Amino acid sequence: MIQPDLSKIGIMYESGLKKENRIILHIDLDCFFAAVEARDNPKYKGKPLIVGADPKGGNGRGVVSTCSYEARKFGIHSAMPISQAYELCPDGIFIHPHFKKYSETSDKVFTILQGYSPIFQAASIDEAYIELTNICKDFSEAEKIAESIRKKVKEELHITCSVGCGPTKSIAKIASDHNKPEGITVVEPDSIELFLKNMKITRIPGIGKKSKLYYYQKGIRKIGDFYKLGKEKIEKLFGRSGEWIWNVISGIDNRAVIEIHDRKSISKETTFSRDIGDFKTVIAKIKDLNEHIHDKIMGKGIRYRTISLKIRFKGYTTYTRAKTLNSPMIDRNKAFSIIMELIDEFLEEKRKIRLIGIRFSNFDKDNKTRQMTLFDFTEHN
Ligand code: TTP
Ligand code: MG
Repeated sequence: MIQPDLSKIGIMYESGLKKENRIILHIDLDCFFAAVEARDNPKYKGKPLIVGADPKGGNGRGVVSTCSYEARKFGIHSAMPISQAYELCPDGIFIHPHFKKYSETSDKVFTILQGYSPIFQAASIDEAYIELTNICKDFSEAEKIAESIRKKVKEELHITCSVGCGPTKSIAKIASDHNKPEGITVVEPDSIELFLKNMKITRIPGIGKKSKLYYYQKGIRKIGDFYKLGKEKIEKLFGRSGEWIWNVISGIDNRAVIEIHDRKSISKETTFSRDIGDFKTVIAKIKDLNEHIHDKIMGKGIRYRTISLKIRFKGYTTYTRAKTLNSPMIDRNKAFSIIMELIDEFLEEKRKIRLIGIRFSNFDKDNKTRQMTLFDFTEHN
């Protein structure tokens, strides 16, 4: 089995960092799409409600977007084929999603959150981080804020959320998922190990259904097994993924809470688990990186003027190439063709490739006025 790829998470950390001494909240809405539907249609309340594709009497294609907690009791979950959901609960209420409503509700939740801290980051349509480090003197003050957020979201928007509080983004995120729905979970730096040790390893961001099997093979099932192995063995056995895992469970994660439009540049790079000799694989990876970044920045009012490519060969020789456009744009297809122009001169290279990365920078005027808070953000995996 190959080494798992933790590329789904935005990792930005450096090894050897100290434990974080911050206070971060992660807020995640409970069964979000289903909650909005039940709020707007009281007849759905307390029923197994499935939001997603049309089940067409069991012959439908497509998947479940989400479902109510009542539907989850039948074993239904997000991303399950809708035909299977229908088989599990034929009497459930099946409805199509209404994205406009969800995005309006999401905006309102985010406005509430920004009333508690200016350091805010939307992580997806239904989850966000806020940093309370210089706002609360300790975790018990932060817990009061978490409680106030929970109350306000419920009273004003008639949906519920769960809140996790911890010294890092990863601990706060694991905590928000710990006691759903309407749970508030506070994990102070000294209780991280106690909190995590009996949990399944899939609670660590980046370890999913497939990659967990890799760790199972080595006899690791609970997070406690990672603690028993210790830093050195984990890193020896699992390389860069091991480093990430050790850092998460040790409360080391220096990723900042920051909105994408506050950044000076956004980039993403990948170190291949094996050096790659074939450009097709490299180009497929570039396509992935380009899609990932555009998915993240679409709709955020960002336009970039400069596109850069970074390529590192075996032996660590690294080259960067960039192109600056006459006017700012956001266009994933054009961006991809520009990156292809930039990589062209390397296509005849015989050396194997270790790392590939792309960067978008030189954002348009509106963003430049926020220079004071700007910084470069790179995701590694
Ligand atoms: P989640 O926060 O993962 O799920 P949830 O809010 O429905 O449930 P939970 O209480 O466990 O947090 O995702 C938020 C929304 O994103 C979800 O309501 C629907 C949508 N979504 C999909 O459309 N497909 C998916 O596979 C997932 C995971 C979510
Ligand atoms: Mg949610």
